[in-house]
Amino acid sequence: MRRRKDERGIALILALLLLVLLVILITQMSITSLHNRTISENHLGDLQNTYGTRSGYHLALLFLQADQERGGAVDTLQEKWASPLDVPLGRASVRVTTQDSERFLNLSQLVNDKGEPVPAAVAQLRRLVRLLRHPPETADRIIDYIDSDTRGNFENRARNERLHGIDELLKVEGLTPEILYGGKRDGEERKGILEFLTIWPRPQAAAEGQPPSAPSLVNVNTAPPEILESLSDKMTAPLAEGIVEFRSRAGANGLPQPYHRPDDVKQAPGMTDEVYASIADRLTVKAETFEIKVRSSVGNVEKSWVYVVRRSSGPKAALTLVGSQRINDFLSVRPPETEEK
Ligand SMILES: [Ca+2]
Ligand SMILES: [Ca+2]
Repeated sequence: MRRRKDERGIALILALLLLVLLVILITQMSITSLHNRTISENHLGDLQNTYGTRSGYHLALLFLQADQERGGAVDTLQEKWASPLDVPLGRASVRVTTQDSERFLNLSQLVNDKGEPVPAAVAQLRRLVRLLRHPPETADRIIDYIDSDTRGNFENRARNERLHGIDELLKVEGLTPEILYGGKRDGEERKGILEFLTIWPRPQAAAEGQPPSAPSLVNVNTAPPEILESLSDKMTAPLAEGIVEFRSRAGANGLPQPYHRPDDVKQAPGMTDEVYASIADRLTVKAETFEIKVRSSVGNVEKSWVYVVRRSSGPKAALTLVGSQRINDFLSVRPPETEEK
């Protein structure tokens, strides 16, 4: 009798053990399958984003092509390619922003092919830093990081060559989030420098016997006032605002009137022959290089790319991809960990 009781006790313990084992096994399996599901969902989202960014890029190309086919010798902010596009694409939402490089200051032209600073470009960067009211040595920090010599004051961890991506500026010592992204200091709102800079187009190898490339041109139909003001010591904030205001004025057709030739800028309020002469050789009314930024998101999986295309002018216009890079959102917004202070 007693022996049977013992046997029953052991059987019960065994059954309980088995149950516990089963519960552990099942829990483990569902954790694994949940994990696998998350991984495969992320993979799927990533793949959808890859196609999302590519589709966005091709859409932007169509707009640039159409702009060229319509003819017209100007590129302005009122043209269709210049407005951001939001495209739903299956589960992906795609945002496409196209900007001409001619509205920015190109850091790739800060040095020549030997890595020596180019005085005109250096002067423009200094003026830009000054008018944005950031510490003056900000310009030197960037120049020392890029120029080939190692004699500057800010050579610590400098790369001493042209930037490979604009996000390398995050590595330049002393460039605080406020300098890069803007923010409030001494009760004053300041714009960050990132929104005015580009590395495109990268200089093309100069053909034999050709002089090194001239400083990049600025499109008076798209450039923000800060870039226009940075073009010369003779420029002022009111003059730069005047150039922007004049191109936004409605003409006889009720639409803003672009500058059709660089010297139309002489009609902007306050512009004098002397000031115009100091900026004339840097002005254009047309764009050649376009930066197409595409962000695709599925749920909370995101992917952003920049595609850089060059548009040749003339009857047989062609769009050529000259570069593409994956970008991170730190470039357009302050990274979250530095937001709270
Ligand atoms: Ca155009
Ligand atoms: Ca250096």
